[in-house]
Amino acid sequence: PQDAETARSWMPQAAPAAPAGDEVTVMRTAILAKLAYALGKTPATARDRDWFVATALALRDRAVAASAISAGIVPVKRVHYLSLEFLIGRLLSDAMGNLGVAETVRAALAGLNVDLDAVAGAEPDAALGNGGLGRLAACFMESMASLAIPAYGYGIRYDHGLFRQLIEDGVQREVPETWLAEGNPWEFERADAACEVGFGGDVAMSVQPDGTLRRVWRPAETVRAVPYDTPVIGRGAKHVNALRLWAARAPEAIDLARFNAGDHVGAVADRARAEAISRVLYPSDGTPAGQELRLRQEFFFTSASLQDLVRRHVVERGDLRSLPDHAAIQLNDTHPAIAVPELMRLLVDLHGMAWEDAWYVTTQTLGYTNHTLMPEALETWPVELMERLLPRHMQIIYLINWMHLEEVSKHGSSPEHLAEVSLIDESHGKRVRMGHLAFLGARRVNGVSALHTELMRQTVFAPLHVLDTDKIVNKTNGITFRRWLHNANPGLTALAVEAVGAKVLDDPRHLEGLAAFADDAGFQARYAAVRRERKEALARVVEDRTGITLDPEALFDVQIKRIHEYKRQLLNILETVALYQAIKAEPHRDWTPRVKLFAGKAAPSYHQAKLIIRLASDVAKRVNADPDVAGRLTVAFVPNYSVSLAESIIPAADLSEQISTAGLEASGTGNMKLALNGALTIGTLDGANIEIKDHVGPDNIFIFGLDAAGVQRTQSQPGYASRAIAASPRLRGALDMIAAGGFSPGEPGRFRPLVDELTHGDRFLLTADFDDYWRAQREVDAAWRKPRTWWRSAILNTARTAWFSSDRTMRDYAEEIWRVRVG
Ligand code: GPQ
Repeated sequence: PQDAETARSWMPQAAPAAPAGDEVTVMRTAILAKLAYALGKTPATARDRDWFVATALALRDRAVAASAISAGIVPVKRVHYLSLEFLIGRLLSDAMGNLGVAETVRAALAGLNVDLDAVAGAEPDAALGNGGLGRLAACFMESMASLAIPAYGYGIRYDHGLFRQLIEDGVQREVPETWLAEGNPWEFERADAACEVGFGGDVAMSVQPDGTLRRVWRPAETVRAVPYDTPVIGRGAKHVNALRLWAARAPEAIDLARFNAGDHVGAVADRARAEAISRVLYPSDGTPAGQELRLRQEFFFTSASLQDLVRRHVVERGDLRSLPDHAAIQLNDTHPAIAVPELMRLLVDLHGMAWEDAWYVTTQTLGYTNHTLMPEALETWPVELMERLLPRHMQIIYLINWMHLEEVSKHGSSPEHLAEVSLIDESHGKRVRMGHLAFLGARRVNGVSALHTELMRQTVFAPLHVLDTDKIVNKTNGITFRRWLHNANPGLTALAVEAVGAKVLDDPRHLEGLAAFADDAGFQARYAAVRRERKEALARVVEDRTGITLDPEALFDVQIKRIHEYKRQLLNILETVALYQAIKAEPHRDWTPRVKLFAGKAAPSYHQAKLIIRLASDVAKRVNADPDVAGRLTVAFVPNYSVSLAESIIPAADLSEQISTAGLEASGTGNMKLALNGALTIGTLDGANIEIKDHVGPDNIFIFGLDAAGVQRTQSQPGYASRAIAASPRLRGALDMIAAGGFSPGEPGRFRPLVDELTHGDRFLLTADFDDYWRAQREVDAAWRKPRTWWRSAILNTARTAWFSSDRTMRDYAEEIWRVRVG
């Protein structure tokens, strides 16, 4: 719906304040100097990529200058955020925005006939993560810097981030991603801060000078961990933190003896083995990779990070017993859970601390965030592998477990309860439960939405929860508004600033002031015009990547996230097929024009997920070629979903699909980004959707389907799928068309595995929710036809989602989990 005519009547368009001329000159000179002296290029030979590097280097100088203000001041307490993933995306607009120089840089480049947008487009995404978990870590880093919480992010500097997704005839093909191919201008290599990480070997006893005994781990193999620091600039550049990513190197670059003996390949074999650790990000999302190399990655970055912070503490404070007063360590999921025995080893074996003191220090310092309760997603490692790779850690785990079980037994526990709370799962071979290990080692364990946290208490962690009912706390996720509103949607941001003032840039709670304009026709028109402009821009991107033409007049309905059965992209596709059939059956009805956009990557070995991509592509192919539905329904699968693609889709979305099986999406964060940008949500009562509904109000969101309790009930009644299919002619029609090869005429059986899963089993209850989903979608159609109420709801979504700022989330962690001062 569009009221574009009144769009201009509301208020004069606010132009961004023009930067002072001398600032522009200084910036231009700085960029030109980098181009000449760091790149050895001239404006005549510089490509966009060179301008990007020159600009990034000039901005990095400013980040260093800003951080120099606080350099040398030892903060009372620091946060250390350990994460195997940081899904950063591009950094240029973050850096410009937080340094307050976006317009200055634009003008500086324009004076050289260089277009900032083209330069920004030449930055590769740092895709060092798979999805929500990694992007959350990146949002948290930005918010901590903006709140001036002293923090280090610790992770791995993968040579290759998440694969690039090609879609060939509907089939996903993975090709390596090469973000470092032309260097990385943001980072500093810190060879002087390298440390060594061991693997394998055995454990010996040594007699100390005072006669006491200590265990010493004698690794068979060591790998050098070299840190690379990327400055994380906070808003206004008042504070700068470091993201410290470790690269694996061999202790010796080459085995000279072997080389000289003529074995030229063997001479570098150890090096290849060591460096494999930081070669590539595992592309599995939510399912443990289970490979030895993955365990090596986990221990590698955890050990290096702990050594680094322990060393810093000893230099600054001397006594390790005060570690909890000056350091908080957050474990992002169980990937760094090996921190529990590793910190114990550093304290007890290397620093001679008594076991009880070390356990106190450890459990006062660590925090653990859980991101999923799905049983197949919980990490466990075979005891045999741990004993081989980390023999000392396995001893420590056994000791922790022994003391823990002793303590539990005192309260007269049953053998069943003891088996449930044990760190060792003995049900199918002996495996270490990493979630349990992190739970015991942490002072606080948190879930990522209210529902998820409650389910933690009731399900996976129930046996541990009853032992310490204060340990599990909720910290609902958040997103950084600097990236997801200010930078991704400057038009909407300018409108918000006009309406409620520039203070909204510092404190998103001022967005609430927009509610006063929700019914204002002029404001609605301005808001709609911003959306329209973003939709036209997105249509160009989609046309470019897929050849599919989108009508910006239509409702843009988007589902953008990893492809997972529990996220139920298949439910959305089934509804698309049913809608296609309905339009064909009644071509003369006044259908609401709709564009269905899908984007997301599937784990390379996840066959059902890849088949879902193929089905979306095949449905798109048939629907888009059918003149009967032209102008009413268009479907596109946009390849290679990434942070930067999200930044162009989200401001252009009218409808946000958040349709996971209730109880399975721990939180979701894309749901927050889309609601903030004014897309209305169609969703289940799952994860943070529930809290989004509470904030935006039930009239401004489309809720459907079973809730978590309903899901549990339904799952306990076998045969629900056949009953649901029998009861729904519409669902049957869609399934039959897919099963009969309606979208794969050359290969009718292509989607058999998807149809079979739904008809026998339907683990994720698509059949149970289908009819109500259809009903909610038709409600969406009707709502879209009433522009005044649609835009009112959209504006209220923007106005009422301020609480989902990751600044709020970080303040809550700081207060309750980390006990660290903000600002
Ligand atoms: N999440 Cl366990 C991931 O992105 N990867 C994972 O391996 C696991 C969880 C997500 C989760 O599915 C979302 O619901 C959350 O919003 C997100 O983590 C951040 O907490």
